[in-house]
Amino acid sequence: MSTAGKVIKCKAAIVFEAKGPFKIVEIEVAPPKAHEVRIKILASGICRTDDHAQDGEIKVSYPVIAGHEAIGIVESIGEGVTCVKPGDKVIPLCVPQCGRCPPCKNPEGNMCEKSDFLPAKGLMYDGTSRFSHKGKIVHNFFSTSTFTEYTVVHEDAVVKVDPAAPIEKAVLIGCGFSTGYGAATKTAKVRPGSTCAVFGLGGVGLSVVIGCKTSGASRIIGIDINKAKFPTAKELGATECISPLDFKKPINEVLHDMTDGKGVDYSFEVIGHTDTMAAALASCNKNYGVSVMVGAPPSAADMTISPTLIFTGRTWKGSLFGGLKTKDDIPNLVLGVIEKKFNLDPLVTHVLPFEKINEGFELLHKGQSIRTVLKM
Ligand code: CND
Ligand code: ZN
Ligand code: ZN
Repeated sequence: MSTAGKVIKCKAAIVFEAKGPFKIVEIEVAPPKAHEVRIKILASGICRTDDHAQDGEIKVSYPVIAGHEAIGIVESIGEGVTCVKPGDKVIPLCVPQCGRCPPCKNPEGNMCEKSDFLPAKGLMYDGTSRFSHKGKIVHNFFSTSTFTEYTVVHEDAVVKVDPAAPIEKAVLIGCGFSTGYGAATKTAKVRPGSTCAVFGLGGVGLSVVIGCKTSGASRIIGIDINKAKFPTAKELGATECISPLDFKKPINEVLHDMTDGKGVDYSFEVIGHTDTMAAALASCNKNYGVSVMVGAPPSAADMTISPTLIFTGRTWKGSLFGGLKTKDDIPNLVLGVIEKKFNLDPLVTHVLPFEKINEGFELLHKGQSIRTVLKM
């Protein structure tokens, strides 16, 4: 029996307050309004950004349904939707692409003005939510909300992908892989023969490693305090891996020593700490080095750096979703997975049923997983 036009009751993981657990409860998901799409989520990956939504490091509105890296099937569409139809395999977009605003029109831009972060309101364009629990509204997260069996997104925040997309791998195209791969290939534009340093070897950092290798970097130095990440980093293309805990010197000095005093050509901070952002910046060549901030800074953080670090010529860039344009680039990245251009197998260390979401976050906290994929 068709569910189109009806309220759907289903399971979702709600965080009711900052630092509270993910509670699986029954919610009501209203039908999509005009230009909205209701999606049955098939799988959702656990990204550190969801952890930041739960612990309050990133400002969100509670109660909230987090999750922003997913793949699903269109259940129904609202009036006027033409980009997808029921039954299509889709990826929800945590960075929408409306196609009309200045960042969408600028070839170098991608932070669509319809994006919902910094600060996140957690509501649809009309200021309401399609989610409710016991009659009270529940907010959405980063235009997506994927820790639920059904979600509703605006048509700007969904893209059709090839039906052959393998869900347990292609799910990572919704955030982690695209963010890391794009940071290397689009934001930094890593050149063949260069030396790269990647700070943080989680799902996103390892995807930076893949991007550096694809770009032809000849040295890729992985940096992490958790040495359990090193074998996977090497499998994916890191030529050396080091832990800052093994050195008395600051890690930026170690990287200068490793490169005959030159510093690396490109550095990437993929952790989200201000001290490692500063270290990554100082690690690259003082004149032509490029440092890319990929890790999400805590909402409340400030940092101070010496202006000399930039004055001598360094470039310091941020990278949101790898600088990629979601609607344009995601279908091609999914094809890359189908055609085995990218091997994402080593990134997916755990596949768990949705109900075990808290276990998935525990694995992340203990440093025992790279990506956990929850299957609905
Ligand atoms: P995950 O937690 O899996 O990886 C972080 C890695 O950093 C872990 O392996 C840690 O052991 C390591 N680490 C922690 N502290 C240090 C340290 N002091 N020195 C060296 N290594 C350390 O996280 P993830 O890969 O899912 O995400 C990484 C960051 O990227 C995180 O901040 C997340 O919020 C952010 C992000 C950004 C974007 C974007 O669009 N820019 C999209 N998604 C995620
Ligand atoms: Zn993410
Ligand atoms: Zn836009």
